[in-house]
Amino acid sequence: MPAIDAARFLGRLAALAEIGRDDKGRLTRLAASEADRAGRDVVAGWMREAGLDVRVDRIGNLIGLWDPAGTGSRPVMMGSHLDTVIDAGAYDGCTGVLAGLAVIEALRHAGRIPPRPLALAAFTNEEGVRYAPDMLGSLVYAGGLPVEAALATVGIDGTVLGEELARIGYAGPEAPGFLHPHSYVELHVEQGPVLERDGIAVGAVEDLQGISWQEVTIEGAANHAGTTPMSLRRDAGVAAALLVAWLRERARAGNGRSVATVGRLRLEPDAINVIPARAVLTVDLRDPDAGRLADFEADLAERLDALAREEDVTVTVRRLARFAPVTFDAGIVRAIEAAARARGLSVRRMTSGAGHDAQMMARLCPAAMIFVPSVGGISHNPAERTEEADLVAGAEVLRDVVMGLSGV
Ligand code: HGY
Ligand code: MN
Ligand code: MN
Ligand code: MN
Repeated sequence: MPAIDAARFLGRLAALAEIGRDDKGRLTRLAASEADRAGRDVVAGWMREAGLDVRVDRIGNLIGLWDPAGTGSRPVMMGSHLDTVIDAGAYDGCTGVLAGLAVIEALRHAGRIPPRPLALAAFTNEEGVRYAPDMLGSLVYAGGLPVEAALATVGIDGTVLGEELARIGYAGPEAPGFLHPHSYVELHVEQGPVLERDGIAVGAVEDLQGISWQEVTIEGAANHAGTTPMSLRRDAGVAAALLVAWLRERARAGNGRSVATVGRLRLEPDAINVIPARAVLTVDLRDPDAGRLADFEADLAERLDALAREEDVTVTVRRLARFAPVTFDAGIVRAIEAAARARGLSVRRMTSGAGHDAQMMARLCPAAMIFVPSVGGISHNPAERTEEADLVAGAEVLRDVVMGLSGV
């Protein structure tokens, strides 16, 4: 069996974790930033050294092809993303890209020529922190959003994605989707507590929950904090606080599967002695069941109307993203289970709580994901960690599944 070079794979993960540290020392490679460019340059270099034909599409997706037999047929694609959240961990996204590279290098080193070529993708803006929606690059690649619209996306910092990609040298010439995969397999750290809690080494991800992102703007009236009686206030800050508390109770009342998060909340004018005139917040709702997610969104809309009346404020909503739940390819899920068992690894089927590029690639071809345990279930946090043995085991399962799909 072609051996994964574990030392090189883990060494690259560690090296990449040092690329894109901000002025506070936090790992932050936001999409199309200078830090993202630095990470992309390094990984593209590793891909070229491994003999991949590396190309960039118009939305900046980095796609490497390894077709040593020159078949020109649809490749088995692996991939994930290199961009990160703010103050990120070292494994989210990078694990899937670098494990895919390690798989190709293992086959190449062993002199194996796959009848079906292999490809490796690092998709643009998976995290969606700087530009919404998340999984933007793979969404465009899968034909879910016209590339012109994606390039025109304005970020939270007022920049335009297309201009930023051009500035960092990753506004490529290829049409998104230029390489249509035969199948897609993504290795990713679980980013949740399930595998560790159950003492399971590998997750065979069979589905992924629905995601709804909205930006809510609440307009009240600025006024003096000392002279304005409580009964005469139109306090956008109070309305926002009531909304945050309501979201938590509504999510809890769901069935244990719904989740709700207000990750961004800004008050204006943001002064100690001024009643907030405006509150701008983001609402991230998720549920594996499409109907429950729609119900939550409907209840939120109703609550916002009531809040506007009760607090004498105006509320406007801007939709940032909405992705229905996705079911992955049953055949590849079975192959993941079989590969894990053949290696003596415990494995269980599971749902992904996080969004991933695989959910977009599932629009193009049969797709599925392999999870490895996250220590303490922590992610989107510098404490994010996966044991080295689990990372290598995940790469070996990825190799075995991909070898099966490519017929090598
Ligand atoms: O939001 C997500 O689940 C993904 O990390 N972008
Ligand atoms: Mn990720
Ligand atoms: Mn993430
Ligand atoms: Mn993700």
